Amino acid sequence: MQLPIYFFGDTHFKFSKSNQENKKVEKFSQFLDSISKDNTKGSLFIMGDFFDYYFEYKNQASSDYEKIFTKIEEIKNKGFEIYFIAGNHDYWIGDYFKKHITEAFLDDTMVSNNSNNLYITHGDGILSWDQSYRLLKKALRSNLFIKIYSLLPKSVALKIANKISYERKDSHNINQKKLNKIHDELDSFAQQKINQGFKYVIMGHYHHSYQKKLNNGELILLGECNEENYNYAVFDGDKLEIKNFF
Ligand SMILES: [Mn+2]
Repeated sequence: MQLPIYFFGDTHFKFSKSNQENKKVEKFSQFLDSISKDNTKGSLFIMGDFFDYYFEYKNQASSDYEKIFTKIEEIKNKGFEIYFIAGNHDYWIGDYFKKHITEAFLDDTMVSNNSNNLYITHGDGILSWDQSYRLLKKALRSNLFIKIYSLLPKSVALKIANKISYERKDSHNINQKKLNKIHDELDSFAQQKINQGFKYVIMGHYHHSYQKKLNNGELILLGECNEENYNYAVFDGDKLEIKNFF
């Protein structure tokens, strides 16, 4: 994987057009311009929930997110590699999406450079109280479900997607007590990975920025990326730095 690697995610692009959506796409465009201004090489690592909803029908070009794909194509042509790890909103990626990027991961993955190992996960399904979600996650991602789903009329399919989107909701607007509990669990998840030899554990999903130095390593939660700010991380092969693009 080409260095430096830029990690960001949770843009939650929607295909319904609105003023806010246009601003989000514009910000995405500016963000990519800014990181590729002085670099002709590097990697973009999309941490999942890039799209709020994504489904590809066979033999039907997906033009819903045309502007975004055009922008990705542009930075790829400059010499960047594009990686993607599926989130709980966009694991139904298909060939059209894959064609535009270097590699897609449906499950947790890792990046290694010299002796620096990064553990990469979207971040969903980790918490101890996520048991039922973990089951649902398996079912929704199964080939059988995808096959049946693809046969439904689009309007019906969307209704179902909205229904299940409650179950796969990200953790926004939670109180401090719940937040501390989440952080405790994520800290111990990360510590386990660090004990296995990872230096950094990086994830999105929780829509807020959080960093915790642990024994021999660090946990990093990236915040959401929207029309106002991109909370992202840069890995130069040695260390990982958290930044914001306003
Ligand atoms: Mn998520």
